[in-house]
Amino acid sequence: MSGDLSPIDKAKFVAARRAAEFVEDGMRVGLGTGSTAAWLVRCLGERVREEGIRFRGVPTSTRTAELAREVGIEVVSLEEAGWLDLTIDGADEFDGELSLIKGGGGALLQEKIVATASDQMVVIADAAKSVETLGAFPLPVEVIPFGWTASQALLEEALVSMDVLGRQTTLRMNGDQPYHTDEGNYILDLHLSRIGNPRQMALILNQIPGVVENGLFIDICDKVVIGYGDGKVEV
Ligand code: ABF
Repeated sequence: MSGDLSPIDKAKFVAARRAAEFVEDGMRVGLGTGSTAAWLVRCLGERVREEGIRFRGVPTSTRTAELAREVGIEVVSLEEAGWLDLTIDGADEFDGELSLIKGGGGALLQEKIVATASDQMVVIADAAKSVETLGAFPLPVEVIPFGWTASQALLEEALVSMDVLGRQTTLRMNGDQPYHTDEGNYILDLHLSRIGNPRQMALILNQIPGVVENGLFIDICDKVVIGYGDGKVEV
């Protein structure tokens, strides 16, 4: 399944393969989005086919749902599952407190709902995602399309009072059109360089009218499985 991989893909693959071992028969499992999470879904598909394990998967995007069905995982909605035993997902950055930036792949809203509806959240990532301070990766904020420029202005104003280095915000695009999330919303990417107080920022951002959710995951992740290009894994 993994063939000849570049070091970065190998790192993602080995992290995903290790985390796939956490899934047990009968579990209800949140399935993340992104290239690392796609490896996880493939590894779980292999376990379904080869070991015959049975579990229900709750995908965090239409992309993941399609892949999960394709590899033979039983897919259910979060409403059907009710509560989850475990969610495994990728991240764009994680720090020493296991705070995360997520949403580079555009699925932060479903990812946050699914992760917080789980007994345990495990992040799978290549070692390059580990940072001292969050913020080099642009922070995604999902906003409703109605009046998004007003939300953007309020957001930029709010940034003035926060411990950040940069303040530029950009509307995520898909060609010449705004990028639409699975919920039909837009994403504003915040180019902050450094987020001094992620906990405070997460709270402030979600107070702004039009903001649906932000990509800071604080006190949600329980464990990170880190993969390296030489095939090593650290849990
Ligand atoms: C999802 O996929 C997102 O929250 C995050 O933005 C992204 C990570 O992508 P990849 O695994 O492709 O690096 O987990």
